Amino acid sequence: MKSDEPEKPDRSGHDERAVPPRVLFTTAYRNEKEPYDYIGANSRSRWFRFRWPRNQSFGLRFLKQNIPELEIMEFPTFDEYQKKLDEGWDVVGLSFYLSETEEALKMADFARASGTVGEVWAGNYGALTPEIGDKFDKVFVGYAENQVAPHFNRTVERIVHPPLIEYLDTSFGLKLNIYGALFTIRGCSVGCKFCQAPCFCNKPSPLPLESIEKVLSYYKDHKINVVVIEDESFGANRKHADKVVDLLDEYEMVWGCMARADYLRDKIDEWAEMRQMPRKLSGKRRNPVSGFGGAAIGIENFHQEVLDDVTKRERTEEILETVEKLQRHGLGTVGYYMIGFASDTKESINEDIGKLASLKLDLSQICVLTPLPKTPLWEEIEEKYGIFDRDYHHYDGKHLVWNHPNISSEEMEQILDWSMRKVNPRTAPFRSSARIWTNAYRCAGLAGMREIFSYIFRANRFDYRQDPRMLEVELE
Ligand code: B12
Ligand code: SF4
Repeated sequence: MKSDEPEKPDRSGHDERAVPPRVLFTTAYRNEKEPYDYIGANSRSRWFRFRWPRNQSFGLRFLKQNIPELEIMEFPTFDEYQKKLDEGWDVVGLSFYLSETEEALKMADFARASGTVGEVWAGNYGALTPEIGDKFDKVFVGYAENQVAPHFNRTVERIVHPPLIEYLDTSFGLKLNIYGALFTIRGCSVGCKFCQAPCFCNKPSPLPLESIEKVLSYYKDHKINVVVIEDESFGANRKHADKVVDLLDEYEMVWGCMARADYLRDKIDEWAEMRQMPRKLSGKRRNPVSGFGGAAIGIENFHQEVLDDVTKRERTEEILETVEKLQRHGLGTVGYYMIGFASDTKESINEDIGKLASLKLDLSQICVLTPLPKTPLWEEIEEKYGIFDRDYHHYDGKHLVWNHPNISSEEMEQILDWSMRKVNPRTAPFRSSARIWTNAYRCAGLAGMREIFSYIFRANRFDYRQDPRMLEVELE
């Protein structure tokens, strides 16, 4: 190269000459020996239940995939974190939820005291917590690839989707299924009064289809045939969502999504039909049960006046119709429900939970209404009733932290306990299994049953958490 010619940065915009800073991003440390289990947190059966452990930090994996110079650590113990700091870092970044604020602050203090760390940064939803500001050198609100990349002299023009793996597990160690998680759009502008998503990112922006296709191809190559879309607003951009569904179909995935009932209601029949069509036409498919498998939807509450008050912008009948449609097609259903609105009494919750249980969903997640920082509900509750509990460990949707007019926090604990038992009974895992097997048989006879059985082998082949190649795969 001639000396007067400007040096060109590489394709990703990374300037090869600069020495990258040493940056470690980690999740909050874990207090428990076992990882957080989503099903365990939402059911009370000690006898037998499925497990859905949180083994990977999706946010940190996105950052690592797009900014490879970063080093990441997922769910370390405090000892592991302590040891890692000895290596010396220009920056330590902490990824945490509101309920992990205390752990994050302890980690930040420790990093400062260690003398081996330059700056301490905060990111993820914990960044919305009011009192953390002066404890960190930088606080990043929102999806952060493009906020972090400039610190490495990079720009991220198109987000690359990393492989993200989850398992359906059992308490006796046998994995039942393996899932590829998929994110297709980020942010939500709907503005439900209780939800932090619009405070975090209120302009939905779709992820590039090329990136989605690459990660689906990775899943396919690794024999992962089931994909779960975990967007807060899948379908918010309908054209993009339609293209994603076409890709899922092309890759013969069984897939489910988290979406609003109003969007799903218009789509369920079409997707269910798609599931049948290709098999009828050609019979050439390798995955005989591929197609839409079910959805998770926010039911939130059965009372229209409550939905209107929280600006959910949906009708209760529409939501119930969506659930009914899913079930009619034999599809999976997960429902999110909230108790503890100001108008609730013990009796009214009792009645509502009876109704929720009668829907016989595969899993019902019940949360106690919790004011979250920066949401309109936070201010409203503070002003009208007062928030008495500032221990953020209790801001996990399972505790009453404000002065409810009719129910005490101790009573709420009992009500929640009872409610979870009622809606997620011991028999629920068997009910769901029977539905899945029957559906597979109806869909493709013995080939369908063989496919479902093969999930167990796929899930137990090897542990993706331990596979160091996962983050190194070149998806671009
Ligand atoms: C998937 C999900 C889960 C999965 C997690 C699966 C997994 N393996 O990670 C499961 C089901 C286990 C789960 C559980 C819970 N969840 Co959850 N979950 C989500 C969901 C839908 C998506 C999160 C996600 O992975 N997004 C995709 C990634 C790419 O984005 P990200 O994590 O935000 O990361 C980006 C930025 O935050 C930032 N970033 C992240 N870390 C860092 C660190 C630094 C230093 C920097 C600079 C930047 C940065 O950059 C990343 C890339 O852009 C969100 C809703 C949402 N809209 O985000 C709720 C959400 C995060 N969950 C929430 C809650 C409350 C919980 C639970 C407490 C229970 C519950 N009630 O749902 C538990 C707690 C789990 C625990 N203790 O570990 C809340 C958090 C609220 C809060 N204020 O903290 C959210 C926002 C839902 C909501 N609207 O209430 N959850
Ligand atoms: S509850 Fe769902 S629709 Fe409402 S603001 Fe949050 S993410 Fe958007």
